[in-house]
Amino acid sequence: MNHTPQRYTITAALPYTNGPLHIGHLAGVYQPADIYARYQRLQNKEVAFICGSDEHGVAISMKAKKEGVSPQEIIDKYHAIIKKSFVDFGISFDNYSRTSAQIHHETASEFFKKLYEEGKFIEETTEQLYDQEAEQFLADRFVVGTCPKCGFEESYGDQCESCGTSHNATDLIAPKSAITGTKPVLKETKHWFLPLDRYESFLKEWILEGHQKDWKPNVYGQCKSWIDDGLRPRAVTRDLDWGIPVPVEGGEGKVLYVWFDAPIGYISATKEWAAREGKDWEPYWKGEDTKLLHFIGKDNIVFHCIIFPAMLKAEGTYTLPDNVPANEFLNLEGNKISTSKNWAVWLHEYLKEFPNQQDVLRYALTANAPETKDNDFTWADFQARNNSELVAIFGNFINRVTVLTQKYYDGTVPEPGPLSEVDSKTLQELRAYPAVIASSLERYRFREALQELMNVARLGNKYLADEEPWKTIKTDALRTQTVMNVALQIASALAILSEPFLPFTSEKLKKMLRIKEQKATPTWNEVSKEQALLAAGHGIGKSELLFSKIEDEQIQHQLDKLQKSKTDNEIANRVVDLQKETITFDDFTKLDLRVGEIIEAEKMPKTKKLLVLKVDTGIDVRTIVSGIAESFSPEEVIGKKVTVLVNLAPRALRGVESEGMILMTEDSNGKLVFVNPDAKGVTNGTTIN
Ligand code: B3M
Ligand code: ZN
Repeated sequence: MNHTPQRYTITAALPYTNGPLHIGHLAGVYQPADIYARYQRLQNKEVAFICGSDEHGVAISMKAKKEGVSPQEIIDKYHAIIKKSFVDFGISFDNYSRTSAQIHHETASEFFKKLYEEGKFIEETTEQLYDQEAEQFLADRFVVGTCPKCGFEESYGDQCESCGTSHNATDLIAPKSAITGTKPVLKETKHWFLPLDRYESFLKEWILEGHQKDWKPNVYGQCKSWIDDGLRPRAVTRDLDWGIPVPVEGGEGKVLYVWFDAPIGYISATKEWAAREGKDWEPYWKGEDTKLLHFIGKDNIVFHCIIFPAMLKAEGTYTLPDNVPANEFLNLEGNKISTSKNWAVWLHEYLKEFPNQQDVLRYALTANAPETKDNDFTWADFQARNNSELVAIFGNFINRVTVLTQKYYDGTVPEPGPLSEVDSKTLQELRAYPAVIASSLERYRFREALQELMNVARLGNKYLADEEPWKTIKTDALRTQTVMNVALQIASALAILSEPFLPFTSEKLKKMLRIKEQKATPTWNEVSKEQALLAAGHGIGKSELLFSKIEDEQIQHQLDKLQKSKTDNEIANRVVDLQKETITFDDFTKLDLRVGEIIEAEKMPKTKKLLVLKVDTGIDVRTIVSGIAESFSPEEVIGKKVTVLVNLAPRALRGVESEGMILMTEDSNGKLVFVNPDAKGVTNGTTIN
């Protein structure tokens, strides 16, 4: 699409309702989508910002099994939690629906039936993986195995989360049932297949030729490699009991594949919204002047760029996505975010610990968004972004402008005198920012756009620091009026331009400046006009702090929480070695274990692991070489009481004769620890039985 469209259908990936939202979801998908939707609304475009809960699929069934409840209870619980998180973080969907809604079941069923009746599916009986113990077919997350493309050993039946590729369960190498752990057998069953191979030339032309320049390299690259690997028919139905029933003859006991129904959820949610708003939904999905955009994470690229477009093409009446600006993944403190390991910052928990500071997280996640590569969220960076940028630059500027306006002019915007060259240059720079920020946003560069927004605050800070109204107020009243008037224009611009990124701050600042109480509220594009954004004589409200400093203790508390998750997880997942074969008491009595004491220690030259110890065994003082140098320094071990196996045959280690062994084990972090006798009062040489 070359011309600027009037209508935008903006979708955000439908989150599975099998758990709450975390910062990875916000950074990867919902933050950029919301910024973009808010920005387009500020351009007076017709926007349908659409999302909803993805409530079918094996992930839901597995969660229900795990919690011993029904899938319906699971989706009701997490749909509510997720929906609230989106509201709490200002993700401004026009409709947040759910795929268990009747309108979705109808829409998806009609879509399937149309393709079925027009012969767009291949109907075939094939052998699929079957778990004889669980007596059910294994699809999607019900089966794990080695990815045929990248060798990842925990790949699911429909998709590999490591390389993103999508495949059929029977493609997995060494598949294993995720229900019983058994090796599946093959069993015949009928399914309907979308013949993706028949859309190869369309996809090559539409993507590889048509979107080489405007789709992000990470998206285009994944599509190219998937198409180059060759497209094959994909089953779009499943032998499952949770999902949308297959609405055709022979579909009993089968449901639509969740990735067939879920993207259609964007359409049904649009229909639901349009009906509620008294609008026609069709232009949003079939209009020539509509720009359709899918905001997703990289693991959803194949479904949004290949499979769903092929479905839309097969159906024949829908527009195709103009862009799919997928983000990469966000990691947390150097590790992959993991729901199962509770290695995450949950949105609902964040708000408990940082009340009313949604914008701080919005800011930190956008500033560090994984737009072109996986990126890492650290609490230290979060604190720095808040304290050194939001507080020190944005907040500081607004505070000075509003406090001085109250102090010098009782809150009234002063009449400016003649503009100096600096004033004109500053205003000229200011008026360039709507277009600068817009240019970044139109190219889905949200980090860059946010940096430009902060440059507006930097411009204001520099202007005040250079013009020093707190000094000129003593000598040149008119000059001060001019400076403060210009500074208030910059503050107003910040209130308007920050709305897509920091909606809560923008609202607070608009209230503080009473910007909406003017005859007309200035718009995004009016920031670039000569017209004052705040008229002289306008009264602003009382000054209040936009941001507050985040203290080290708050950050440490978060890091401690993560450390506890890590330890809990290691304990929970620790693999306890199997017991060795049984021995007799006589075998045991052969071991001569004594209490000993390390009296000397030094590192073994040219080795990383070895310490050469002098140990008083009570029998004698002997040399024992021990592989503990990566866990202890020589100084740390001198004087330690230890358990020694004294009748172990001597061994030469790197030329040093080692006579015996000191018993060790390791903690949950893999650090070696001594198996210590209770040291108090036990003399060296005492036998341990
Ligand atoms: N439910 C999200 C995921 O893969 C998936 C998106 C559907 S968008 C139609 O985690
Ligand atoms: Zn893979």
